[in-house]
Amino acid sequence: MPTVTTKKPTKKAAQKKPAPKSATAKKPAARAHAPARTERISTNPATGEDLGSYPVFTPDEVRAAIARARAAQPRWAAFPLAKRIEFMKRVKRDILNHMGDLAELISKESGKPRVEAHNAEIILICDLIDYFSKEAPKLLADEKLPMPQVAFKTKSTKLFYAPLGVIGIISPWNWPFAIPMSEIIMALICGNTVVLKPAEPTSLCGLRIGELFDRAGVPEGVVEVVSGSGSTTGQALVEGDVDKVVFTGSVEVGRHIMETAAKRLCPAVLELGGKDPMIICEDAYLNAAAEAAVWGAFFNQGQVCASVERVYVHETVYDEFVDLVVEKAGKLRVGNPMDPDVDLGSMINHAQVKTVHAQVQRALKAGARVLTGGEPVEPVKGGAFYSPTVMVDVRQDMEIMQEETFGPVLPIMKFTTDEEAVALANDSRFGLSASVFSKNLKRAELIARQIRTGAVSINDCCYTYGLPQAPWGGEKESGVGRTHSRFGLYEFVSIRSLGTEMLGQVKRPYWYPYSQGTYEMLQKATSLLYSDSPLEGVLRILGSGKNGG
Ligand code: TAP
Repeated sequence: MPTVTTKKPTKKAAQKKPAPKSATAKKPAARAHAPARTERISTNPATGEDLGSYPVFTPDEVRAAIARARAAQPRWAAFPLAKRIEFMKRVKRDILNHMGDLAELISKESGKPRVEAHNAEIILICDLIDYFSKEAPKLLADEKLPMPQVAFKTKSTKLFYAPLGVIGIISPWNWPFAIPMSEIIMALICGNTVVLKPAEPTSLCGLRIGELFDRAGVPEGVVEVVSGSGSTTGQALVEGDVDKVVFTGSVEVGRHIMETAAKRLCPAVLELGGKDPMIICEDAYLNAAAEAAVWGAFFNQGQVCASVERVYVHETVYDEFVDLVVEKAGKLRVGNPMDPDVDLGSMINHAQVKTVHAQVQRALKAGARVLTGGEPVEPVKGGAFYSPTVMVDVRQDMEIMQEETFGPVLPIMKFTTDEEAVALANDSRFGLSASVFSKNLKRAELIARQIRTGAVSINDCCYTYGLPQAPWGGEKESGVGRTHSRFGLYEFVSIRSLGTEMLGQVKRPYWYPYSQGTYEMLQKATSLLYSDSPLEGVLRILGSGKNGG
């Protein structure tokens, strides 16, 4: 068994306490159709507050949830698309009616500022529902294919989209609402049913998602939520009878998911980590670029797959840019994420604070310098906070420039030429997204097109995931497959063709029996049809007797 399965429970076990019997009073209504064996408490990482308990689904219970989803799928797929879309609109109305409560739960369970919970999770999903409600009927409509081939002139062919069946969704804690919701909405619109395993630290958000679909009247079994640990509950989902796995999380676990799914030849979409570069040219609007770098590196406490993890600045503006970034980072307010006047909330847990701090310490040992931040802070007693950190004197071969930090740390380096900037940006095992800053949009685009990432933006950063119309996904070790856009939607369907012969009573020329005559006829037809001109085709036929054409 890969290390991930043995390592994970140890880490999470330290973060989650078993629930005392009385804690179930706070338990949200879960879609736990079978009684779960144990419960655990979810705590607010900023304050240690007990937020309520969630059931831990055993492998048997996961298999039962998959079976319910399988049983519900044909009926769900039989609803007209317009009806499935109407369910999604009901979900959106419920989100709008409860947006305050929802943002509070997301903020309290994940530690992100409530503004971000609203901006990057709730708005994102309302927008995504609107987008796919409008576009899905066009994107999923049957498409008649042109039939230019002479031999097939009497046929008509169309492609159509069939649901895959049951989708297993495994999601991370850093976007506990938007990521699983995106996948569920696209999967359901296509006629699939889903089983969601939310990240354990944000299990209550996962269960709340189940409630949203319940309240929208989605039939039982269409959305199943199985909370629990990755190594047991998540593992059972990947090994279970699902037709596709959609995983968002770390490279390490993603690799293991793909290996497990491959044993059943079950397809998997993997949305994994990143080490996203930002390139600042000497002609950039420097103040705006510094604002972007600070926000891009520190929002959600840097726990963003697409956060700015390394900045390359042209040597002529390096000092000025660094001063601007340090000044802006120094003004950021770290504190309880429910406080509206706070910019950074808490990390997901103390383990993540330790991981980030250890990486910063190793960078210092290797010769880097911290200009601001660089240590855990405690604006709320016992909370898991880390100060926004700016580092210089870093080298490309340092761990801090190569490995995902997943924390509020911004290392900055110089470059001299555009070619060097591109080479530095591409010197990574990751390829999720990138950004380029320059007043010269042509030059910026030239640079942007050379960076090997799934998304690249000019004069802004970290917003592409928020566009339901734009494909999102990584290259290299940042992932396999796409989410959002038509390409993300098509991850949830089997793309099939349906051919119809109009002259069913007539025998086709390519059927049995074969003969020398058929062979020669095919040769002549090939010459006529595929030569550059009819004359060339005729000449080829006339001259083809000896060489076989
Ligand atoms: P992981 O530790 O990889 O966990 C992701 C999910 O996988 C969690 O639900 C986890 O459950 C589950 N899991 C763990 N082991 C499993 C197993 N053996 N079988 C099945 N499921 C298993 O990631 P994370 O710490 O939650 O999230 C951070 C990572 O996600 C970062 O690397 C970040 O870059 C990446 N991420 C990528 C994207 C995109 S769109 N590319 C978006 C967000 C985050 P437990 O929580 O119970 O362990």
